[in-house]
Amino acid sequence: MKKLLSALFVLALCSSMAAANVPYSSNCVVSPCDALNGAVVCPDQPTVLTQTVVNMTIRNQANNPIPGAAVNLTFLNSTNLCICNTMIFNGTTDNSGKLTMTLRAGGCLNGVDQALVIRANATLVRNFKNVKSPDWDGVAGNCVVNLSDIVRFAPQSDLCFDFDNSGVVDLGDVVIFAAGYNPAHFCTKM
Ligand SMILES: [Ca+2]
Ligand SMILES: [Ca+2]
Repeated sequence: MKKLLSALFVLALCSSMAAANVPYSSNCVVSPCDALNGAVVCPDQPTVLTQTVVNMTIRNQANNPIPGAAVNLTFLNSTNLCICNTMIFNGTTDNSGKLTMTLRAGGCLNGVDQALVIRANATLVRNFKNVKSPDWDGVAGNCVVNLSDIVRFAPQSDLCFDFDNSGVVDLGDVVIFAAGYNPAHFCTKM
């Protein structure tokens, strides 16, 4: 009986340890993507665009941070995107369960399931349906923000430039586009 109890105790301990390392999506924070209802991506030269810097906090069901969680980002395999060769898809949370990753890419996915998926310890944390960039040439991004992108942006009617997914291209979006256009952002395609 004693043996059985101790075996059960070990089992319970193991399962609670496992749960401690399993992310609970609604307790996790992904900023600024959560507020934007999607991700802003941009070629990373000569500077990293502020909105492409993603700060994550990975927490479990008990709302405790998960240190050392293996985080993975997956963009939908789409010709609409232009991924920079500097893009890093994997990271590990620090002792506070925090991790910062930068989204180095161009192109657009507007309302597409699994446009950007974030997993931690192989558990789904986020499924963003919007990935948008100042680099958008109409069919794809080409990893350069230049005249062809601003020509497309100017009418403010293409929702690929609706970076906060508010339904309209307005002032907040102009500010983000302008930051990507001047200085002109670029990178080498992966
Ligand atoms: Ca472009
Ligand atoms: Ca908007």
